[in-house]
Amino acid sequence: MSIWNAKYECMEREQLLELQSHRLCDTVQRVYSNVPHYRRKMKAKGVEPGDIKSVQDLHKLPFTYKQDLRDTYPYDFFAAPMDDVVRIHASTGTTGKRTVVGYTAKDIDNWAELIARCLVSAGANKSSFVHVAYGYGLFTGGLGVHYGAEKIGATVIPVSGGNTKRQIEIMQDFGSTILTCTPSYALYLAETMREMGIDPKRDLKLKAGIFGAEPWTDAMRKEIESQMGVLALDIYGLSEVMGPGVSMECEYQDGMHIQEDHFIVEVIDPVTEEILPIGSEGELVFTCITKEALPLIRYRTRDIAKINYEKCQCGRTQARMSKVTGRSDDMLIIRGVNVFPSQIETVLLDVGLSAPYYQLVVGRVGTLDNLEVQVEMSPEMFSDKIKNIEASEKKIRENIESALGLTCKVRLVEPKSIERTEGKAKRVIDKRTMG
Ligand code: DLL
Repeated sequence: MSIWNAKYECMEREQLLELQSHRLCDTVQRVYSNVPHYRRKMKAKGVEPGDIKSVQDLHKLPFTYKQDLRDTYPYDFFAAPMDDVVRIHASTGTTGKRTVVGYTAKDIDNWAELIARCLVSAGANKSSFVHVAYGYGLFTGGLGVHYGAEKIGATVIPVSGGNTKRQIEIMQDFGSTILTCTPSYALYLAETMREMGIDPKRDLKLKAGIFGAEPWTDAMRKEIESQMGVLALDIYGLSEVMGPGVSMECEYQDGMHIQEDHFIVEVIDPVTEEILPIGSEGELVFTCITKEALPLIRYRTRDIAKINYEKCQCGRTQARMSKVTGRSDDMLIIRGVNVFPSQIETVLLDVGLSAPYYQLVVGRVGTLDNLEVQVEMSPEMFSDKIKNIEASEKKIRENIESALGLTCKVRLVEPKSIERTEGKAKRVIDKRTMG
């Protein structure tokens, strides 16, 4: 596969550190001068822009939390005058008040550049038809991918999310070659294709899929690849830092290359905020070093992953992040036991459910929490359910109990009874926090 911008993607690390240091100093000066919140926080820590001379000094700077963006809602965190802001996006606000992010024309241009790199690493070029089934609107997925696809001169098909049958007709009629959507929606598309009698390998021209915006496992990747006949690659990003394209896998599927000429990554212990040694799993923290409108310093993502600094076979020198195993604020505490939805997913895959649709329902009776894991039966399981249902439930329950040390109830439900989403899958229903 080609590389869109080898100058930066394959830069020697020494040179990269120099570039990062230079850009970091400029950014710190920018936020100190333009964002009262940062000036206050830096003064409180006794740091001045002049104290930051290189990446080595990053640890002296304060962290930024999602709450800081909420407290300055909507625009008080911006480091550029509103007249220079050409676009805003916002997070969905499912975990509190929505947060607003802004971009100058240069920010949009840089974002398109980074998405162009991602698309090219999935094999896209001028002849590609990039089918964008990420939502357009305040969500960064749709428009983010769109501009990058135009930048490489590909043909963009801006379908946005939803209307699944129509998506498939469009893929067929317009000749989509690169599919971009959430991995859970990709599986739903594959399921609907089967129902419509469409064999993607025979009837469609899809070659690769760029899937992200939610956690997914390697087993789910295999499932998508075999059902759709595409190379399925993971893309990561978050609105506060930019949107999709903060990092992206190459064809070797061995970690997502972080666009380190634009973002500095650190890994910390989410509780003590200590910086962890290289290779440890912990919470990712990003510092934006080229953004004009919203350059966040040491932003606490809550996403748990680890970083690998070895050079990749593809030739890129950028550090690679592992798949995100969960969010520190997605972690459920059930009767004192920490549970990530991804741990349950791993158990389900281990017991042979290849593309599990599942939901965790957490409730409380009196003072005692309880967990019910609802798992959709595969059509094969459903057809001989009489003899298997109880045995399967028992097996899944025992595996969850031994993996997590937590008793739970497992309920197998009929195929297609768990809601399909066109965006991010909803894995947890926590009735304890629902009033
Ligand atoms: O989800 C941006 C995006 C759009 C990324 C399209 C990739 C593709 P937010 O809505 O702000 O932005 O949500 C960001 O989603 O902190 C992670 O918890 C999660 N996330 C994003 N990409 C991945 C991924 C977009 N590849 C939050 N794997 C992040 C796991 C992901 N989690």
